[in-house]
Amino acid sequence: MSDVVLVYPPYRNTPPGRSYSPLGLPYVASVLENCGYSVRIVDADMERLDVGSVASVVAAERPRLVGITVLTHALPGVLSLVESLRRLGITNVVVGGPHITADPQMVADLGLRYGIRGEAEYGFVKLAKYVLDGIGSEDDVEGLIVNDGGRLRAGRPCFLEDIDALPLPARHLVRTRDYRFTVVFSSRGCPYQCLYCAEQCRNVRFRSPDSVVDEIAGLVRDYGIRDVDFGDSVFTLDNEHVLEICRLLRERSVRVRWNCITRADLVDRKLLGVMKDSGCRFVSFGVESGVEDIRFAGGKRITDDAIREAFASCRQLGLRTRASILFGTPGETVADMRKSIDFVRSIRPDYALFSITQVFPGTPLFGRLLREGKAGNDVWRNFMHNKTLSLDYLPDGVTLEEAYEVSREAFRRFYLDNGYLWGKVRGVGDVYELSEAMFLVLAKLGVASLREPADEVCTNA
Ligand code: B12
Ligand code: SF4
Repeated sequence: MSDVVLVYPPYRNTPPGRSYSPLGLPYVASVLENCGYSVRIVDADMERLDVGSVASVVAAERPRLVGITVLTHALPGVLSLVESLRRLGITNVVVGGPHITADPQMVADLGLRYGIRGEAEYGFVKLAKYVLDGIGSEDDVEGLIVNDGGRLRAGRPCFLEDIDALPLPARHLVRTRDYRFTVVFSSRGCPYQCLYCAEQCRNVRFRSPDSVVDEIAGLVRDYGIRDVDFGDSVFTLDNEHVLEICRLLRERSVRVRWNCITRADLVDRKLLGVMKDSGCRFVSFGVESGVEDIRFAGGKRITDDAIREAFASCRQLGLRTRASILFGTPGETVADMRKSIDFVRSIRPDYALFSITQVFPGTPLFGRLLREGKAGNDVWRNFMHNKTLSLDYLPDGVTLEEAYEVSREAFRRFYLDNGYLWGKVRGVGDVYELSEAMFLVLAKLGVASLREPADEVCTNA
């Protein structure tokens, strides 16, 4: 039995060992545990549970309160889960996470009483105290959404000032050893505002480098972790902060391989060199478009030259790279998309991720669609009820078929290029790289159908 069960609902099956450890719920759980509540976290994908099985697992815990993380893509699954729990007599359900922060109306659409907007470490525990123990009141809960029989009261999202004061996430509540990458945050928020990005806090908050390195050292010591993924929206926002983390990793001989996501205009050769020396192996850059004007129009004001330089520096230093490309940003034509493929091939990243731009609540892109009358506020409810099947954004004059065709062409031209393939085969260093190389060879021979080989990823910056 647990007082509180926190759930990452199913999105798609994640082969064990191939994914990223969850972090939002372990952070929330840590504060709950410190206040004396017993907590269980259910990570549906890692535990390979479908909606029905998640509901049974939750019910077996006979929780007094249930919390569910809601990402936009997971809405249909969240709805089924809430309905299944209701059928099992579990109605004390609270929702939170990126979708709820941006679209509080969803609490009513799900037929629930409570949601929390923003970072809920302290908000959730205050709500638990109020609902479970009658301590305090609803007004104490920062970011609270209350659905009072259809009348919605939604507080402003809460973004914590001092993220250094948070206790470390309760990693013991998830299968920390089984994820391929363990996610650690050294900062929260991003000051930029790219058109399509669902990052919601412009105010950047940093943890002290000391506490970041302590956390990583603890992960190595307690869980034998070797691979860390910095989840920061933009890891190199403050070069001094990164340099200090790198210095401490080396000084304390903390041996981990680590990855990060950042912007090409926020790195230089010196910084990348220090990062490499402290264990950095992989840097992902949001390139978005190979056409500078389109990139700028999307809010990513980074020049072609800066991008070329960042990729060249990484290559010289032996840092692996990924270029993330979006097809279908406003104003883009099919010819522009093809120029993006050429550009990516010219900068020679180790991986390229080509995606069709998607619309998320709270983004400038969604605001624009609303203003242009191309979407209504009911779009998320429709998506949740499977009435709208796609979140893809298409610029005027481009059809979905064309966007998908260019996407397929992009993967083919990038990954099945003879030079790229040969480099992959020659560079095999571990079992994952071996499986990637084998997969690409099979795709080249027409035996496997080509998808992005670096399977499950979440990119930004
Ligand atoms: C790591 C990551 C992943 C990992 C997920 C690992 C995991 N299980 O968490 C992987 C690679 C699997 C992934 C996949 C995807 N991701 Co992702 N991901 C991230 C990333 C980089 C970090 C998440 C994180 O750990 N944050 C740190 C913690 C502390 O914050 P948090 O998770 O938001 O949790 C806080 C609050 O949201 C809230 N909260 C969270 N849960 C709950 C629950 C309750 C009950 C309450 C009250 C509060 C609450 O309190 C938490 C503590 O402060 C974020 C970007 C970011 N900077 O956050 C994107 C992000 C969450 N992903 C995003 C997207 C779009 C995707 C994909 C759709 C990508 C794709 N095209 O496939 C998929 C969807 C997966 C799904 N399940 O639906 C978007 C979400 C937008 C949206 N509206 O849904 C984000 C915000 C990126 C962005 N800026 O656009 N992702
Ligand atoms: S895409 Fe990157 S730089 Fe742009 S707003 Fe999102 S996190 Fe910030």
